[in-house]
Amino acid sequence: MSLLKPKLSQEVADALANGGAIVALESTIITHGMPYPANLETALSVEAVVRENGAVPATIAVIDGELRVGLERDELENLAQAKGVVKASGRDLAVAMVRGQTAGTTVSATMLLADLAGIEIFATGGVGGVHRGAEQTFDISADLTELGRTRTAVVCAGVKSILDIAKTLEYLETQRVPVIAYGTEDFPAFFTRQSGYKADHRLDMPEEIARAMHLHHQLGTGTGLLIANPIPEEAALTPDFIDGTIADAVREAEERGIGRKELTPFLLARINELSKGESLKANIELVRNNARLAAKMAVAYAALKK
Ligand code: PSU
Repeated sequence: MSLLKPKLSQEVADALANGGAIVALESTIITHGMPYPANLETALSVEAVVRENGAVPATIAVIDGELRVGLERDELENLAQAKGVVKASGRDLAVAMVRGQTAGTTVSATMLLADLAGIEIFATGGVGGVHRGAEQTFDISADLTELGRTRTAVVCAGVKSILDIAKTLEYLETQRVPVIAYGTEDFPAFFTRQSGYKADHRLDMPEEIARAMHLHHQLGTGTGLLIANPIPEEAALTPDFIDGTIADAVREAEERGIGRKELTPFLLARINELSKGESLKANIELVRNNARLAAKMAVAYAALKK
């Protein structure tokens, strides 16, 4: 059976045809991860960072049932303010198409659509993972299984300690996904540069990561790679502050019985409120930082493939 081709923006289509550097970007961060207008400002500024570093941004979403790779400015503006937008992981895409829905794509859906379009590098803030208490709830993000089956390199700032980081790393190991920390031995925890756990590997140059990606695919592994890029020192939050805030938000979610796909958006919004906007500022900086690294990797990767 032939695979679907998402609709490409002209800029993305041209870059693909010329073997140019492209960075995929997700849209759940816009629709469910940040409040308006910070979500729009972040989306635009992340695209600008990708361009400044020599690559073409491809923000991915579902708009009125159509799979889209590369959005125009007015489309980003609409998406950032749209009401009733669905949060789609890979498994939700077909139904969103049939129902003509508009959806923010999570890491798993964005990987899948990037892969269909032929884009191999993707920048985001944090990936989903194994939730705390998963031994009871089985709440494990589809992002992790997608990483085990789709050849996309995902640049993130690690995972938040709303998740069980040790179990998330175990699960990635089971899925045969290499976890490469950039410029550090430590696996970062999103708002902080250290999580208390080591990454599997350390590489110090974007070009080295691009080479590792290339070899990983040439080995026929068939899996993605997780690139963990610590938040810049000056934007990082203190572990005491953020751990306390996260613990409060997690407790509240338990008390209110919030789970499944509502859990991550609830925790993100609540942490932002409880931290009086501090977490949002850090979030914006780390996404920009990831876009910068991903663009540099994409430039090096495009040169390797020529
Ligand atoms: N973590 C963040 N910000 C986000 C998300 C996660 O710090 O915006 C979003 C991403 O789109 C991710 C999704 O793919 O949440 C994971 O949701 P779940 O835990 O329901 O799989």
